[in-house]
Formats: sequence, C-alpha cells, structure tokens
Amino acid sequence: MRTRKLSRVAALALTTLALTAFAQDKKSVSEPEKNYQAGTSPLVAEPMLQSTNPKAPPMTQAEFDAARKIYFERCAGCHGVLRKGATGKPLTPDITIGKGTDYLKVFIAYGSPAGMPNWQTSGELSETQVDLMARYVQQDPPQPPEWSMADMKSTWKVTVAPKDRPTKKMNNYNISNIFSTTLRDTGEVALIDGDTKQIINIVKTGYAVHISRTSASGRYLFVIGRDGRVNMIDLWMPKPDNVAEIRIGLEARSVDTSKYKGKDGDFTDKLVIAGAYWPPQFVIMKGDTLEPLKIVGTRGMTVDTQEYHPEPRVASIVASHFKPEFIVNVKETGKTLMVNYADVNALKITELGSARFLHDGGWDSTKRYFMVAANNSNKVGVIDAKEDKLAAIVDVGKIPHPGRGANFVHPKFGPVWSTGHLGDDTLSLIGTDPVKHKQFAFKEVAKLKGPGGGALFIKSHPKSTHLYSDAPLNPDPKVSQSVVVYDIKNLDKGYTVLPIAEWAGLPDDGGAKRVVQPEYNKAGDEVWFAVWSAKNKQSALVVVDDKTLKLKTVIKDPRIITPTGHFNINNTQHDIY
Ligand code: DHE
Repeated sequence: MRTRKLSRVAALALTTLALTAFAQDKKSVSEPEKNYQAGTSPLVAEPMLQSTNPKAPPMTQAEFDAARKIYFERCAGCHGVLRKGATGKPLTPDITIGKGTDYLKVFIAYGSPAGMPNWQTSGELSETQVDLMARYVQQDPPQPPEWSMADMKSTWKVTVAPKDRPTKKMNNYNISNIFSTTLRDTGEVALIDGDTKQIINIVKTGYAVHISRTSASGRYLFVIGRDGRVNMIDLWMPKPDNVAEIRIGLEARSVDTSKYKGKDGDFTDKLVIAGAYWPPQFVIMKGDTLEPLKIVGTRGMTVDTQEYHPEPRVASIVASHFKPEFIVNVKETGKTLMVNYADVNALKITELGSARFLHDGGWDSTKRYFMVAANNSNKVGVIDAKEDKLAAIVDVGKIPHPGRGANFVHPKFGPVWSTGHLGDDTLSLIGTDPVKHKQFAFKEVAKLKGPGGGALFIKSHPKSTHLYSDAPLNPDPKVSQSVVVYDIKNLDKGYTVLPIAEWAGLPDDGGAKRVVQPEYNKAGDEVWFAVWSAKNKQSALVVVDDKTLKLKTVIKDPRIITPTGHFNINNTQHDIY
C-alpha cells in the first residue's frame, strides 16, 4: 500500500517536473494567443442540462457552478462546449476520469507544449480553482439548450418595417465610404463618415460584437454579436440606424447576404445568412426583415477520421458571385458547404471536404476561388465557386490567420493571395491564376519575413502598391503596437515599420494599444487601423496616407471604446482586399 502511494507521488512529481520544464521552455501558448482563443463564451449565462456521473469525484452544486463559469469563460473556446475537443484536446469523462484529479491538476497548473496554457503558474487561476477545474472536467459536460425556429421568432423584431423605410437615400453621406467599426466590449458599432472622419451614429448591437457585412446593393449593413444577435442597419435613413434584429443562436461569429445576380435570378438584398457556434447550425433569413426561413444543422462526421462530431461550429461564410450560393465553412468537421439558395425550401448543399479547423478566409482577385484557412491544420483550402470543387489544399506556415487575406500581382508569380500567421513570423503567398501562371497556381510560391508572429490581418487594395500586416498578438509591445508595410514591387527589400500606436498619441495609461486590422477607404488611398485598449482605457483610430505612409488623421472620441475590426462599406460590399 505504502509503496503504491509512494510511486504515485513519485510519478506525479515527475509529471510536475516535466511539465514545469516545458512551461519554462516557453513553448507553451503565449498570453495573447490564449486571450484570443480562450475568450469568454456568452454561453456562460445560459441554463444547462446536467447529468451526474457516479465515477467522477464529488463536487457541491456551488463548486460545480463556479467551475462551469470558469470553463465557459476560459476553456470552451479551445475544448468545445461539450468538451469533445476543438483546437484543444477532448476532455470527456471517458478520458479524464482515467487520468485522475492529481494528474489533471498538474496539467492545468503548468500547461503543455502542445498549447495548453499554464493557468496557475501564470497567476490566472488559484490553486483552489485549479483543483475545482480538475474535478469539473471529470463530470459529464453540461449541455446548453438548442435554439429553434420558435426561439428565433421570439427574439425577432422589425423596428422599421420595409414599407416605412425611405424610398431613396435621406442623408448627405457618401455611404459607400462609411466605416462600421466594431466597439467590441460595449456591444456597439460606430458608423464613421470616411470622408469627414466624423462619427455618424453609435448603434447598439449584440454582445462582444464581431463582424459587419454589407448587402449586395450597399444599402444595408448586417452586424453579428458573439451572442448570436444579428442587427440590420439601414444606411438610407437620415441617421443610419437599426431597422430589424434577431437572435439566431446562443453563440455566433458570422453573417453575410446574397450577392448573386445572373441567369438564375437576381438575389440582390434578398437573403441573409448567419452561422452559429452554438447550437451548431446556420439560418437563412429574409433580406429586408431578417425573418428566419430555414435552419440547417451542421452536426456530422469529420473529414479525416470520419467520426461523429456533436458541435462543429460555423466559421466563415461568404456569398458567391458565380451562383446563388452561400459558402459555409464548418470548423471541426473540416467541411465547406456550398448552399444553393435558389429555392430556400429545397436547398441544394454540395459538401466539400478540405481540412479540419476551417476559420477565416477571402476571395482571390477574380472572386472565383475562396481561400479558407484551416488554422490549426496549417493549411489553406482553395474552394472553386464556379465548379463547386475543392481546387487544392495548400500547406502554409503555423496557424494561418488571413482575415480576408490580401490580393496583389506579384512581379514574378502573377496574381497571388496572401496570409499572415498567428504561430510564426512569415507571410505566405499563394499563386491564384491557373490560366496564365499555371505552374504557380495554388502553391505557396513565396514566404515573406514578417514582424514576428501574432499576426491577425493582412490587407492590400487594387489601387495600392502596398501590403500591410498587423501583429496584435505578438508578445512584444513594440511589435503589437505597430504594423509593417511591404512595397509590392520591391518585396525583397523587406518591410517598413509604422508606429501606429505612438502616432495615436494616447496617454501613457497602461492600455495595451494593440494595433488591429488594416482597412482601406473606398478610393484605396488611405488605410485605417484600430488602436485597441481595454474598456477602461483610451483607444483610437489611426488613418495613414497610403502613398506617403505618413500619418493623416487620428480619430479620438470617448465613445470609441475597444475598437477592433472595421469594415468599409464599398470594400465589404464588393469584396475588395
Ligand atoms: Fe474573429 C473574423 C472567429 C477572436 C476580430 N472571427 C472571424 C471569423 C470567424 C472568427 C469564424 C470569420 C467570419 C466570416 O468571415 O464570416 N474570432 C473568432 C473566434 O472564434 C475567436 C478566435 C475567439 C472568440 O472568442 O471569438 C476570434 N476575432 C477575435 C478577436 O479577438 C478579434 C481580434 C477582436 C474582436 O473584435 O473580437 C477578432 N474576427 C475579427 C475580425 C474579423 C473576424 C475583425 C473579420 C475580418 C474581415 O476582414 O472580414
């Protein structure tokens, strides 16, 4: 008995030593990367169905509730709502009970080189909380509720009916040059006049609002919050504001609208689609009111091992210009669904398998090929929207994160699409012209040296000769607070650094001042950046002259709180990047 106890202690000590060594080796996931992936899930506030597992260690109800809160605030982003595994490992009781509380405590406390953060040694969780979490992950995962058509309809509001809306534009704004800027932590977007740089309106949207997309005509703007709330804003109103809203799920990230006009019909502004993380589903709605029409679940088999996955989240969605189709990327199963909406009551869905962990992506310059990052697979899938085929899977660097990527004509390789990476310091260029530059098509043709990892967004414009990359998740503030610019005609010369946060002239109040997401104006001659600090610190927007690479304007306003993404109406409408 004594020997058994001693050997268990010895084994534990060895595990501790090994894991501590790994953590000290700094191979474990970086702080910003952890904050990025392990953000709070809105599911934390939802009531959940709970069953008890007699084999799991005991927990009081209060302990269970506290642990569940921590799980949905810190862990669900990587391990999944049902703990079936996503970018992080599965943590279901069949696996965790066998490991035992002591082993799990060490793992949670010290992290692992595979990407598990060191929650206790980083000071993020206390020893008591780590013990709580070690016991919690051995219980049956509580299941959040589904979200049905009736639930959607109960949250659906049309505040200004189509018949009461303006019949022509009722303001003097150049609406195609308006920017919709995400104010992440206030659940709002700032509509900013791109010509005068004045705030037009601050519009209430969903919790931790995520992205904005423009309707095909350019009149409507759709915004989605992480809580699954979609807001529809009419830019023709004297003061652009909400006209309809709906909650399409309990947690979500993506929205888009129908853009096809051709021999199979004119679907301009006819339909809207939004995808949910939970429940795993997407919904198609009417384009003028957001009335929900059709819900499609995405649960199913994974592309590689063909195992059932209970919560494959809907990641990026894009509207095809070639067919009446939405391209829906399903993260955990690694499938791209080509959803033909010509008849919503008889949807035709072509399922293309590519690689797991599909996340964000954008069109090539011809808008025929959708380039989607399979982030934790270190690949980019190339979806041919004309033939509804997977054209290629391209190996790139570690954790590609393109946003929508950047298109430009490379002096040697012809048209290329490019992405930066979260996990390494390179930018990958992929050839996209299978006609005139066949030998380079859908291959990684070059790597540029970037500022040092932690990149999220990259951008260019057909009228510009520059390529910009941010790196807001780089641990070095010098890097995260600036951007790099390449001269497309002289890529070998390396990059120029623009100290965007310094140019913002913000007070030295300890704000993170992370510089996020380059976005061009309509003319393609200036580039906007968000300088993103915490909710209680000052943030700003910085506008750079694209020709001279000099500071043009700083937009500061007490209402600009936690700005992150920004979306120029024209460039979002026409998919220009
Ligand atoms: Fe995003 C796009 C998911 C964290 C800013 N983000 C996307 C898309 C997905 C996604 C699936 C593609 C939508 C599309 O095209 O239809 N993002 C997630 C996450 O799951 C993740 C990692 C963690 C989370 O808790 O949400 C996450 N994202 C962030 C941030 O922390 C960012 C930097 C700041 C913020 O506002 O939250 C952020 N994500 C963005 C932006 C885009 C985006 C600005 C749109 C890029 C574009 O150019 O279209």
